[in-house]
Amino acid sequence: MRPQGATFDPADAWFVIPAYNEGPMIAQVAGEVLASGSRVVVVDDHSTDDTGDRALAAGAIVVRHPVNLGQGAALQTGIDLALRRGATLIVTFDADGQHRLADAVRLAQAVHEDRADIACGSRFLGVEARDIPASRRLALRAAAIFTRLTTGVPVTDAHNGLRAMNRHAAMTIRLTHNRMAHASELVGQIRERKLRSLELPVEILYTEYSLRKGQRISNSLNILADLFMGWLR
Ligand SMILES: Nc1nc2c(ncn2[C@@H]2O[C@H](COP(=O)(O)OP(=O)(O)O)[C@@H](O)[C@H]2O)c(=O)[nH]1
Ligand SMILES: [Mg+2]
Repeated sequence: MRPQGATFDPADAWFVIPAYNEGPMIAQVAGEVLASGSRVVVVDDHSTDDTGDRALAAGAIVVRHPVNLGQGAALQTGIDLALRRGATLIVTFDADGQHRLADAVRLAQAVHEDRADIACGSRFLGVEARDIPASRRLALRAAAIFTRLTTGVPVTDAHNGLRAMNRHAAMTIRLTHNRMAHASELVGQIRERKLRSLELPVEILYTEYSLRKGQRISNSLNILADLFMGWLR
């Protein structure tokens, strides 16, 4: 373990931001992270809007998928790029403004102090997330139980995109499930590949923008359907 006092330097962190049609938010989200001194890789998952251009204008490194491949594939693309550029600490962060930079910094600090190879955010530890739609809460709870049963890792929020990991974890984790099921795949690999993990409480902001985009019940059902397909595979 590093000495407790050693504070993590934001310049050491590479934020990987998967983004699909997040034109209205991406510049603000990437801009805030860049202003803190960290590097930003936005993976534009073949958006039909101007997400990629706006991320580029904000100062991010932008990679574009030639077709829409899903969040898991976008994460893997971004992680690979950061590793190639020599990243030692990688944070995965959503493009829609639902994650708080302060929470990302706490996760990064835990990894920096070598308390874990990968620190995962949970919206169900400590303070219960406010304003979370009931169907979403139900799907997320069910997905966490399913993930606990199939992987043996005691997660409370498998589908939380906010994580920080060291280079070893980033090189060890290989996401092959392109869409939502990548989340439980990641937890499975933590167990199989003997990574040291921990969960820390984070707040997910249910903004009007994110609710408009993700409130649909089909979104929640998709998580469950994809998990089941992943399990069959
Ligand atoms: N829904 C969706 N999100 C994607 C895709 N590719 C990348 N993402 C990004 O993955 C992150 C999480 O997606 P979101 O729909 O907000 O999921 P939720 O907040 O977990 O319900 C966002 O930053 C999206 O822009 C995709 O094909 N579909
Ligand atoms: Mg979201």
